[in-house]
Amino acid sequence: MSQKTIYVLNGPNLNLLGMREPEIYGRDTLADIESRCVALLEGTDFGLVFRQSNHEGQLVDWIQEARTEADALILNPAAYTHTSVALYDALKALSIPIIECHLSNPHARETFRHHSYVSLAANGVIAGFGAIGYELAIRAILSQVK
Ligand code: CA2
Repeated sequence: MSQKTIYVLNGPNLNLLGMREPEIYGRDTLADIESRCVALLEGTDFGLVFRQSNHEGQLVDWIQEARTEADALILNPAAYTHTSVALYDALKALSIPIIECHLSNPHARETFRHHSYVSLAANGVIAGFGAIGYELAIRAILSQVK
């Protein structure tokens, strides 16, 4: 069994998770979510790279890195979901499974959150289940990437 790698990339303000707006985003911190993802992958042949940035260019660099270093990508682009052609272009260059993951359900919120550039490049979208969405995304990858 060769080791495979799942990249989990998180966009702007998600470093504040658990500290503000728990009614929308829940009480788990990003570190809590990372721990649960690590626990889920224990005993599998998948390793985890889990990162967060507030900077669009940094996220583009990491997506480009995922082209050669990752076997699957889970991405919560946060507000860049709704604005970033740069993230979309970077994602289009990947040939690995891409899952877009949101804590809240953007379609049940303001209309400016209803459009996602990232969805155009994603194989699937998980939204509205809070922190558990990241675990669901990992389960989807485990069932599809052999
Ligand atoms: O529901 C999601 O996961 C979002 O990607 C979160 C983004 C939002 O812009 C998207 O429409 C949906 C916002 C992330 C902000 O995170 C915070 C966490 C705690 C406190 C304040 C902001």
